Amino acid sequence: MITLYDCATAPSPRRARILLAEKGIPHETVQVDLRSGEQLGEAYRQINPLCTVPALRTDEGVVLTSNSAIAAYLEARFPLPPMLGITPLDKAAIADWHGRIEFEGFLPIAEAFRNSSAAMLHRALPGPVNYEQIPQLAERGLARLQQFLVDLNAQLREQDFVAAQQFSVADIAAVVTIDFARIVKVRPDERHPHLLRWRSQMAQRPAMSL
Ligand SMILES: N[C@@H](CCC(=O)N[C@@H](CS)C(=O)NCC(=O)O)C(=O)O
Repeated sequence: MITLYDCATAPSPRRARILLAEKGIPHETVQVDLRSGEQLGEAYRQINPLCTVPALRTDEGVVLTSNSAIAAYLEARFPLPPMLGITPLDKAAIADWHGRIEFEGFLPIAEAFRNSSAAMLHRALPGPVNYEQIPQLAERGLARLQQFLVDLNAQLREQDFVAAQQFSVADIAAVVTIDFARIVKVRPDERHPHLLRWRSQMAQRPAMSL
C-alpha cells in the first residue's frame, strides 16, 4: 500500500494529497506534526533524512521526498487521468507553469513567511540545517508575490486552466499556492478577476477541499 507522510496544515503535502485524490489512488496517510517538530525527530529522519513533507512510500518500499518525484511516479504508475499532459507540447506547457508556480509563487510566500514569523526563528528554510532569518527576503518575497498574482491572472485571462487547456498539476500547485498566500495576509482581489474566476471553478472539484 502506498503511504503518504502528510501534515494537514502544511501546503506542500496538500499538493500530493490533492493529486492522489484526483487520480483516485488508494493509500494510507501518516500525519507528521510539523508544529511540534516531529519532522526533525529521529523516527521521521529515518524515513526522510530531508526532514520535509510530503514523502511518499511506494508499493516497492522506496520513499520519494519531493512533490516532483511523487507526481512523476504516480503519473507513470497510474496514467489516468493524466495530470502531467499527454502530447509533447502539453507536457512542456504544464512543466513550465508548474515550475513557475513553485519559483515565482510558492517560494516567495515561503520566503516572506519564514523570514518574518517568530514561529520560524532560526528556521528560515525547511530541512535538517537551521538558517537565520533575513528580513529583506521577507520584503522581497511579498513584492514577488504581488507580481506572481498579476502574471497568473494574465495567464488565466481566456483559459479555464493554468496550462495546456486541461486540469493538471499546475492547477493543483496554483490552488495550493494561492491559498498559502493567506499566511502572509495576501489574497487575490478585484485586480485579479481571471484568477478569482478560476479559483472558484477549482472549488467545485472535491479534492480541492482537502
Ligand atoms: N521540495 C519539497 C518542499 C517540501 C517542504 O518544504 N515542506 C515543508 C512543509 S510545506 C516542510 O516539510 N517543512 C518542514 C519544516 O519547516 O521544518 C516539495 O515540495 O516536495
